[in-house]
Amino acid sequence: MTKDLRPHSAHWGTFRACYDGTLKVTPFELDPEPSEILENLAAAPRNPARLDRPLVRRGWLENGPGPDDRRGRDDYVEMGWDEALDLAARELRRLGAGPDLPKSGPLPGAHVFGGSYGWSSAGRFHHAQSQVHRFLNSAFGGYVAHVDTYSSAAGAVILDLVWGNTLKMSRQTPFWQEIAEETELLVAFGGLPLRNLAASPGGNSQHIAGPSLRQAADRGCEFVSISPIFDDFEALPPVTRLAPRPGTDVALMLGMAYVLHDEGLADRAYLDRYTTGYATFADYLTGASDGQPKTPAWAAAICDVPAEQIAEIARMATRKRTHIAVSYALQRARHGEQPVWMGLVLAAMLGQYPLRGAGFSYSLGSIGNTGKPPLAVPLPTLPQGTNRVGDYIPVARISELLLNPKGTYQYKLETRRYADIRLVYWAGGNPFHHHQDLSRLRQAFARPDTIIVHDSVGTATTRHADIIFPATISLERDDIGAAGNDPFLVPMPQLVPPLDGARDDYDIFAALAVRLGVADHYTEGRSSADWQRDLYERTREALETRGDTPPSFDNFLAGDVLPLPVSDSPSRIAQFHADPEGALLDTPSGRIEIFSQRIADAGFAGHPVWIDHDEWLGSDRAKAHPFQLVANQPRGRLHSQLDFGKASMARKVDGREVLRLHPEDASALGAKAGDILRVWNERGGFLAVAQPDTALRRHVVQIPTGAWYAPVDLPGAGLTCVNGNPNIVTSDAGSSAIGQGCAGQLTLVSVEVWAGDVPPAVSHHEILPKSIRNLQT
Ligand code: PGD
Repeated sequence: MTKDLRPHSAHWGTFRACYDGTLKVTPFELDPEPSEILENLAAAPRNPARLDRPLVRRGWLENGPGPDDRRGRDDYVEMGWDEALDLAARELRRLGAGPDLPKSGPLPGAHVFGGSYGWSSAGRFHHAQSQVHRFLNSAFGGYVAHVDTYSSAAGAVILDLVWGNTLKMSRQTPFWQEIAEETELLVAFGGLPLRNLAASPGGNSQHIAGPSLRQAADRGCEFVSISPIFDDFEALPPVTRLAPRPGTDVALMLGMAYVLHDEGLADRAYLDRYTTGYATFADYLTGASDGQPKTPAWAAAICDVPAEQIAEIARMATRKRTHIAVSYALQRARHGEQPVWMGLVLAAMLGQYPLRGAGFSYSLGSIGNTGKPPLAVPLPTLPQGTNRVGDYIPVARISELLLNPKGTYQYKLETRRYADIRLVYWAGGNPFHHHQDLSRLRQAFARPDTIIVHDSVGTATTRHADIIFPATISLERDDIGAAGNDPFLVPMPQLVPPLDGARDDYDIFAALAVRLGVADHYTEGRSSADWQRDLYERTREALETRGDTPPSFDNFLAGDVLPLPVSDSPSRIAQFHADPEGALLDTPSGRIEIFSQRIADAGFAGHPVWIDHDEWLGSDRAKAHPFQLVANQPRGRLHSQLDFGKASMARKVDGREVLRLHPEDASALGAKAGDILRVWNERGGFLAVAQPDTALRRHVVQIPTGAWYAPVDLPGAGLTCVNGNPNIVTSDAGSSAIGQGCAGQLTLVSVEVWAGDVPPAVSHHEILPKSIRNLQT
């Protein structure tokens, strides 16, 4: 370790850094392929978008709490910390917070939304979402929470129902090593874009996917990448690239399954031993139950991949040791449950699942810590207390929750009712980045009495808050870096003096807790340092029990990364394969459910099916909006974080996001590289810079998520994000009533060369501009 460089961690990589007015960052030397996102860090500490004092919305201050559609348009009053904390505490008390909560019966937290989704920053103690939850449990006895993630809700729910506990199943097998050493054919639905694998929640010390894929390729492994975007897979020599119409993978998979069934290639022994319901599914495949055989020709008409190629991939998969990988991307769409379920069924039909390097994986191409072995010791984790409210929403139902109090909806085969929310408390997330149909989210954010947000920068979410507390960034505080399946505990010593006026989330909540009389509960009398020492102890003790000699907390924080042991116990699926009668899966039958009676009983198809809908190129709606927008994960940043950093800005033109489209589509539109395009549908529109690229199939356009939302009423165009945030046009309808997941990846849009005046992109520090922040008079 270089003397003045200290270790630290971000979701996208471990690094070493020092600060002398500028931040110098060097990647972790054991990381084989560090992420370019590290380049963004230097812009973080003193960026003009940083918030350096509490702000209170003027309308809220003058008129008091209550629904208000001026959120997002109002101006703000700058306040000293004590005054702002007093105001917030008074409001929290009005809404029922305090030490004397009822021991039973309704709790005030039943009207507080504290789901507070978001990735915030690495660091086990200063994890903003854990801090909000702990605070709301202490102050309100609980809160309305969220379940699932924007990354993976549809897929996680369906796999929970038909495969068992998704997280346990998908995070338990060291796929990368198996793929590098054993796989002969890797069929990747959604491709395996390395940009997605840059990040893992909590940190990613070693980016091993690229080297593993190259090792597999050198061994002669073949790859089939199935994605409408050709560069969704590494440029390895033996990649076959199929480019279906977006959102039609399930039809393609059914075409493959038909061939396996029809040509007697399906592994009946595996299906009989490990699965249930194949016969009912086979009736659907052959058309016995609905009159439509799912032949490759049928599939080809939907997905636009030649029938011969579909059949050949199916046959090839039986000749080789084949791994079926399904990415998160496929399920962040309407009926996203189906391709994930069908991918599992396809792998089951191949029957090679028990072999090393074969079988099925979910999220291998989506997140950096899938495909790595789990750890053998527990990680430091902040206890969040008990949420006695017990209510939740599926994470992407936030607009619905706020707009439809007491309304009913379905989720995971149950009928549920939305709470009536009066307070929204958010820290460490940016719903005006991550949610869909942002105009609708604005209406939703007009509904609560009060919205409180902590962030380090002035995002569009802070722009819609009533009280904004400025938070420190991870570089400005001590913490412990660790993540599931990552083999290092990383000391995160403070590297940069905290920005004057910003406070740690913990200190903000602690100050509120004192005012509310719940400090004992929230802080338990401990400082940040006390907590970290305590959290570290859990891992230290486990290491010691194994015979290791871990350093004391103080030596750890002052020292270097600490290697963690990985588990060598067999994965859940390996246990099941070894003992299908004893090590039953967590499903009603104890097996992989190709047909699920409980899904059928709830009124859905009981096996995977192709479902027509209104967000794909074969739908009627495509006549009005003939392009399919793929709004996927960015390469140069994580979500909307540090969008002002070097790697992120390098991919924009004049601060505006770039839209890729096929050159023939560009010429049909009369567009050339660098032209400003307007992309729109009935929900709104955004401007982006044209970049013709043969990596896309015709009629598909692609833009990354993460540009900061800057809506402008453009003459002749209506509300338009001039920075290129695609979530102004995406639909916030859930994937389906099964999973209610985010379906924002695929949307039908129209595209034109924008002939009107082109407003400049709005800089990050102008999203919550100084000009609307006034001193209190
Ligand atoms: P981030 O940009 O990571 O996005 O959504 P998410 O809300 O997680 O937001 C984190 C916020 O936390 C930032 O504003 C950052 O400044 C703030 N922050 C960081 N550290 C701290 C801290 O210590 N304290 C506080 N108080 N704040 C902090 C991501 C979500 O977007 C995800 S996971 C996915 S996978 C989805 N992907 C798509 C998609 O593919 N397509 C569309 N259309 N939409 C998506 N949205 C989803």
